[in-house]
Amino acid sequence: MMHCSRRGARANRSSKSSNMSTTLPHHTIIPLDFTNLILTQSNKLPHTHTWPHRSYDSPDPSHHPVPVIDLSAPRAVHLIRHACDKFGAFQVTGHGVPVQLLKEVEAEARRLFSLPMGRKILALRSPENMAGYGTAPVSLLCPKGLWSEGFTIAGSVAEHATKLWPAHDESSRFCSVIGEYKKQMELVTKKIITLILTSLGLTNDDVPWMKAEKEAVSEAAVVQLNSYPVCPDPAQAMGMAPHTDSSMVTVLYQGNVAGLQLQSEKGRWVTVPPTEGALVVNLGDLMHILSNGRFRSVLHRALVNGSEHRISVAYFYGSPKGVEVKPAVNLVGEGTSPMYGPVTWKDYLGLKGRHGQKALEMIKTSKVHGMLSVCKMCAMSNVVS
Ligand SMILES: O=C(O)CCC(=O)C(=O)O
Repeated sequence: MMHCSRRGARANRSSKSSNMSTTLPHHTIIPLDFTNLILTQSNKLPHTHTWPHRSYDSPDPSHHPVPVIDLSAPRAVHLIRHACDKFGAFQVTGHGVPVQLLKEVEAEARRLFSLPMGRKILALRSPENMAGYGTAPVSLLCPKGLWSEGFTIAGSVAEHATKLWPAHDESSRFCSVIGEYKKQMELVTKKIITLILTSLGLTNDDVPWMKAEKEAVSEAAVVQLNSYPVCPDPAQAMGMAPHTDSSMVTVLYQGNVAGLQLQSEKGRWVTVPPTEGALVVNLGDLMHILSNGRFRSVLHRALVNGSEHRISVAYFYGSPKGVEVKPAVNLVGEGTSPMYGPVTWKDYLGLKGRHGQKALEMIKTSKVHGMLSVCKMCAMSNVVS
């Protein structure tokens, strides 16, 4: 597997694309202009976006499927514990989010990404701030560009929407659909986190910030719209590079086009097939920390395809501003130390933005002393994934 690392990012900066007529340098936060992309030489991918052939890491068809759990089922907690232990992920039905709303969010995402590039970059995010249009943050650590575009909604939805659609009626539809989606996702995500805590033998009292003020809770969440355009050579492209999420949990709607894959404990890729009306739950690094290493945060990626434009919508739930996440006291064995030091979501995002998948290792308790000062000094804060 080709990894994303700071080394890759540095290499990109020094080797600018020789094919600038069809591409932008892939290390920028501006994605390829997919709506205007002119593919030369028999539909070949720009070399900046050509990953090594993935035939050696094809999915494992014999692997157990990622479980689909009905949240209202009496055995939900038991099934969730098993899924968190084995996969670090599961799908949920019975979540109460109307299917019609999911379809409307997907339609709004399609409307956004079909805007001309000139309009989308009016809402371009900056390297310091994740909110807005651009490539997925993970791409900054990758040796090759991603076949995707993203839009991160943090804070005011209206602020984003009016940059994209100056006409009120065009922006207000986006605001009302995304606003309702955020409300519904907050409810379902809190329900899911409560069930996961129960499966660990914990209650919301063990994690007091679960009862935090409403404003604090809304600061704990970010919505990420992802677009994966039809690709002329899907076997050599990458939609979203392998990564774990920094969040506590991520709840993902992936429409009805497959693309999401998780890595099993054996290191093989497992496809998560779209299931009508179901949402995918991925455990993130903060949950791994809270569970004192018991539940793993799942490594995942998104592939692209040659015939369908795929949209996914991720709801990242981290922790309220200023709250330090640390291993739950009840999960730390007597006489032993917690596996990780306390960290805020913001500081952890900074660490992840700089060090990618090595970030977790860096806050292991044996290393914790150097880390927090490193993290606070050079946090590339506000980077999500
Ligand atoms: O599109 C997907 O299936 C995965 C998206 C994802 O991993 C992300 O937004 O971090």
